[in-house]
Amino acid sequence: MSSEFQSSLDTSVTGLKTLILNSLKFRLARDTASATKRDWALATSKAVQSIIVERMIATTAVHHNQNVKRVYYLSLEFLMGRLFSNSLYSAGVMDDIVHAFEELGLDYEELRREEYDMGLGNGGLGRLASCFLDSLATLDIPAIGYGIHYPYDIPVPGYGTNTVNFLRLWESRAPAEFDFEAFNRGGYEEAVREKNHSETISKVPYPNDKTDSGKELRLLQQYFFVACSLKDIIRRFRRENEDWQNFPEKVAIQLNDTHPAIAVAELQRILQDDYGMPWDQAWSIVTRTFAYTNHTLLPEALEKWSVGLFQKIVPRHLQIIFEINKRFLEEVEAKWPGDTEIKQHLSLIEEGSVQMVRMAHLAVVGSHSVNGVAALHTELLKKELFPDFDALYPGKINNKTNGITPRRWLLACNPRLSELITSKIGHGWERDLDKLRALEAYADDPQFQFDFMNVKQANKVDLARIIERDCGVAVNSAALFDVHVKRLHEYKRQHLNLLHILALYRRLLQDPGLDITPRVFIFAAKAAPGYDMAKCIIKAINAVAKCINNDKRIEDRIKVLFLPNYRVSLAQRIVPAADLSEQISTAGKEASGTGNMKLALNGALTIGTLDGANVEIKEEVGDENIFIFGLTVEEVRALLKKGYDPQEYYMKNEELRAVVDWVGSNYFTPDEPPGVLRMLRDNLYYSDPFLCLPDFEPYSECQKKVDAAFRQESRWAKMAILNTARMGKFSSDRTIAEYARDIWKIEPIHI
Ligand code: 26W
Repeated sequence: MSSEFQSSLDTSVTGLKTLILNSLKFRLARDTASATKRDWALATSKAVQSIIVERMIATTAVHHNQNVKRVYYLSLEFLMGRLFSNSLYSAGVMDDIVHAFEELGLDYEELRREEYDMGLGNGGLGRLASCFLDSLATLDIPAIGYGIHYPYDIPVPGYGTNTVNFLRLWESRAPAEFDFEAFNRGGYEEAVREKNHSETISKVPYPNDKTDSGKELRLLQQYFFVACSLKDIIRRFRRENEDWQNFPEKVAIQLNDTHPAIAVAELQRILQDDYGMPWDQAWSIVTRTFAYTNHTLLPEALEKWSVGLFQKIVPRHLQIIFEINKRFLEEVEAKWPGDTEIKQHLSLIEEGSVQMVRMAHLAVVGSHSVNGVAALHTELLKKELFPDFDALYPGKINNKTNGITPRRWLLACNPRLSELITSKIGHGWERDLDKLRALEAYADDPQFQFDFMNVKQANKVDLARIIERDCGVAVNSAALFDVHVKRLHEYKRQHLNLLHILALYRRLLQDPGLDITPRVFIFAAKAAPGYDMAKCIIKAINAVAKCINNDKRIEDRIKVLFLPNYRVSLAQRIVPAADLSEQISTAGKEASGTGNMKLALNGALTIGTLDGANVEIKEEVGDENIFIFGLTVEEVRALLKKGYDPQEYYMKNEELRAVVDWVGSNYFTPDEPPGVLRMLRDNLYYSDPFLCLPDFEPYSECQKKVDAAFRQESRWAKMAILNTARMGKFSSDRTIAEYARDIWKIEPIHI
């Protein structure tokens, strides 16, 4: 902890004990005798919060006094996970708290598990926002995250620095607790209807990361949190600044996908309607303030709202969007005179039976920067999703390859590996991950290889215990832990992994003497509600798992697990214990991926396609330290262009044919109505939109290479060490430093 910040609180072990006992007594009204584990956990987090809040107040004061430029990260999702251990590390009191606990007769591990995950998100996009908040504070960049749900300011402490930024979450409240007129008019129901309706706005998280719901409440949520956030941003700006022209110099707003994109129209409305600014002056401020990040190429995930719904919910914004579009299309006309087709293509309004507002187009036109989240993804944005915008605004589309915070995804989740690394290269890597490269020197060192794989083994034993507890299945921790953890989506091809498992199972049944490396296949994934194919794949994996795990003929050589309730805190237990990281999406579909980075940083080897950030991971770790297979983006495009017939592949590969039919049969679901898994088989046989069949054989062959490599312990250990050593690029500190330099033009402010 940088020393100059003098906390008025005594944070020595004795001081911490007093702080904990005081918050137990005075803030929770509990005495030590009757306090539950949850009481102690709450008392401790309140004690630590007081240390962090003191620094947050100091940070906010410095930012205010120096009238600094701030970044505002607008996101409908923040997948924060548990805050307890992260706060202890960032407050620099982890070791002392553990000592204080021992002296109070408390067990840190037990209390840590009392906290629920702050699961305000679905997957990659939400977790990235949380990693970014951690890096912004650690890099001393003045920043505020704005989100929705349950109103709180969540302190965001930087690691190894005094900066504490915060996350402000909005909640909608009914203007009046109880509407008496309504009560007289329509009785109790009527009286509380208004209250419930307005409070629902911020209460309902959308568990959907597949299709844009088009649900009215979702648009209401988006406008609600955007309106609150812009009001708060303008209040803070006007408190420190007179001249509106300074607004873009003091305020940088990052739109985390299109979900907050209505902010472009809302700021234009405020500047015009509330501050009487002429259109052009307002628009120039708007476009110099906003920047937009795209996280997906999937057409069904690009948000479009019907003009009718806009008219109903935000009529003034619709007027402004039509005016933005009119002026924008004049720009297009100037560049491509008379080209109506390109106008239709670029218009913010999609014509058709129902006119739709294209939120991505509003975000692109209203921003000075549009970034993709991995090099390949950004190339596809330029060439396929936004080619005309790229031509119209050369240089606006730029790349910012994702990253992960090494505080949560190494220091906090893998203390064994962190200690081993520090024992070799000292501290410093926590705030400068490129320092891990110094481990390369030990990649061939037998002792370090032994210590490194021992850490992995100990983490696997821990995970085996969790699997036994949560799934009732005993797994062999010496087996290869093959991990596939992410949202359930056809493009992520968990069903391709399942086809390979069935092939392996079939080979073992046909040849019990087959010599394979024992494997434990670990799946964890949530599916969006209503995504039937995703639910069918989950059912298939669980059905096959039950069959294989109870099949004595294969003597535990393969086990299949589907861990329930995948969330950040569970990921923090799985990632340190993985040997193999499954990153097998159809090339061109995964924008980046961030799980791939977490697993490789913790010494897992990647089997994957040349998709998203896998391409850059390969560049960093070296071709010989990663297992790549499958169609490239170009080959995918060529195959689809010439017309893809899955049955061609089905017919020419006997094993593939067998496992495709097997998974669709009733073999694995004897006690269920026939054909429950048929839709999965038919999807593969008739359309296979994500090209599992063409990639099956290359995948299966690649898995044989993995099998062979795992048997060569020293070779595997060296590859694993080099993966950890060469993951420096994928720190979200590097990512945020690039955003700050290229997009937000903002400097760190040391507290
Ligand atoms: C409209 C419903 C909806 C909600 C969320 C559609 C799409 C989303 C997100 C964009 C989906 C998402 O989480 N995308 C993931 O973002 C990560 C962070 O950049 C990337 O690493 C993943 O590749 C991308 O799938």
